[in-house]
Amino acid sequence: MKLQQITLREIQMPLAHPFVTSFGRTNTRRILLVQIESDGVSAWGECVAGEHPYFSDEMIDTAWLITESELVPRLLGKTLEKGSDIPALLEQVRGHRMAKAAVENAVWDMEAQVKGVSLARLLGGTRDRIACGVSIGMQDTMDEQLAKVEQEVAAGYQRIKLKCKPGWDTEMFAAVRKRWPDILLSCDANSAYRLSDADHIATWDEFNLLMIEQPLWYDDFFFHAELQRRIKTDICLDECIRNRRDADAALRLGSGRILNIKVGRVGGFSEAIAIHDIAQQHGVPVWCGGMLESGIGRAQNIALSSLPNFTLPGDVSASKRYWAQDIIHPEVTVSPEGEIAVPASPGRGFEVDQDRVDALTVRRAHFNG
Ligand code: OSB
Ligand code: MG
Repeated sequence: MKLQQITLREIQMPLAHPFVTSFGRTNTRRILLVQIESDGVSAWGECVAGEHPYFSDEMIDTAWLITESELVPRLLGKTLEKGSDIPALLEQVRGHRMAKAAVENAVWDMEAQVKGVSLARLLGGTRDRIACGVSIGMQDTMDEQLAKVEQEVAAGYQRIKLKCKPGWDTEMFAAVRKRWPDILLSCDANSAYRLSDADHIATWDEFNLLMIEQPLWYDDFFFHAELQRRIKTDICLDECIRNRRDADAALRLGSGRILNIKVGRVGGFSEAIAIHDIAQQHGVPVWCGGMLESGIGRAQNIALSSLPNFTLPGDVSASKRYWAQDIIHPEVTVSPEGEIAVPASPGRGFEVDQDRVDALTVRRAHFNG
């Protein structure tokens, strides 16, 4: 595969519903798409960096700059055999994992098409359906929060995750649990608490949560181990796991008992697979996180979720929860049982709607090798 042409595009997509977390509100997603063309094959990657450096230290503008000035020059015109060749070529550039992931994942997409296998099988996936959960952003009132949960439970989602922060936690969990005593329920604090909140967090044990996601600092997995010793509920790590060493160290420390894998957060499919494998060796289940992806990132999350140790429902849900119209055909849909079918066709299994992408594009850069 010769990487002949690389095109970067920024698309702007208004969310069907604003998404609110402890770190901020998102109304419109600005998404960097990477397209790589080679011998008539067109492959895509999505950069999940946000509009601001609030979830991580990357944002779309830094990702654009790094991709254009550092990543593309290392790849343009190169002949590669596989997606897993990419990390070594980008190794000199430290950090910027979301930028790197978009490029690496596009090359995996190309490899799958060239080999005529599904992206899921190429990654080592074994499932033909994946279990889906939803992440529910913080609503303005308790009534709206309960109505949202009601809607997603009725749609069949297998696990409901509630975004929380100090002041929007215990009372809200109690209200949801009272109405739905038996559903799989979890929460995600996005680093909104401190170790001094341990006693407060321990009171949530009564809600029988499947997990508490990243309660403490975004860059910590040392103090999470102390918190885990003080509560019964399993901690799930998200923000703080950047690579396979973090995963191994955190699991050895006992910082959590579940991992959320986001392919962008860890720098691409190669690292995501390595983290999946390490968690499996520790006997720790993983699930696929979401970053409000367009259909391209969503298709790639579906493929990743088909690996064997993705045993818990992920945050990969239907296109229509996010977008009035997605940029892929068909859009991602979820069955009444809360499952998404993993495509078996070559490549990502969803066509990119080029007209829709063009209509949403606000900036473009094209490189010819
Ligand atoms: O922490 O999982 C998170 C969205 C943006 C940034 C961080 C997170 C999230 C979500 C949404 O929880 C998951 C999704 O539905 O895509
Ligand atoms: Mg999270």
